[in-house]
Amino acid sequence: MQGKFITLEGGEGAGKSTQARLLTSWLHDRGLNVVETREPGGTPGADAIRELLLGGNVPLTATAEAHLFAAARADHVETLIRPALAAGRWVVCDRFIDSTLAYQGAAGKLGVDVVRTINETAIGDTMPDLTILLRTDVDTGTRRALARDGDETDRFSMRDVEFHKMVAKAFDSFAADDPDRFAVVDAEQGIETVAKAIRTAVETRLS
Ligand code: T5A
Repeated sequence: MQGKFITLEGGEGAGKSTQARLLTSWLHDRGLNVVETREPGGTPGADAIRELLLGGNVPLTATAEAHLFAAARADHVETLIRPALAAGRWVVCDRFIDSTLAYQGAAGKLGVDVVRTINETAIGDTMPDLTILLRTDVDTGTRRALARDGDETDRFSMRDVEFHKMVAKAFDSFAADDPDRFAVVDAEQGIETVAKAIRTAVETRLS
């Protein structure tokens, strides 16, 4: 039987990595075979592209950047996500296509439709069964990320507040447009409360 594909989305410092780890462990305790992964990255090829994208040393046009996120995703989907799902494993992924639509499409001004087209062949029909949108104020997320990383931020997280507000607005509109796929969770709450809300969403939507 095909496994289930769950993605976590949201702005910087929303708690995606923390919740991906907790969700993976909870699913594992329920006897499921789970693979936890993240974007950009997740395979050796996609991790090499991640270095190029987040390292910040190579100037790239917005179009080139969007194609690189899609190239990393193509490798990730083809060599890790799709085979895992076909083998009946569940996949928990920290960021996926909605991040590219929000960052490069809506906030980066390439436009959501252009970025969606760029991603079509990378993804094929491998779309998440459930996307958890972790909602935080931009200030909260920035504070959390700064407390964790200090000054060591990548070139996307360094963009200004207005950029991050556009990203947040885009995520909200994707969730409003596709309520069957998205579950919105208030990530201003404590870590355990957020984890519980995610587990409820998974039980309600995927059991
Ligand atoms: N990007 C990515 C694009 O532009 N396009 C794309 O297509 C894709 C896929 C990736 C960057 O690339 C951009 C977006 C990003 O800028 P990254 O290093 O992978 O960068 O990091 P992010 O995905 O941005 O994740 P963050 O590092 O910002 O944070 P998380 O994963 O959301 O948060 P997490 O779990 O690490 O938590 C941050 C801190 O807050 C605490 C944690 O303990 C940690 O210290 N925390 C909480 N504190 C209080 N209450 C809670 N509920 C908390 N939850 C976590």
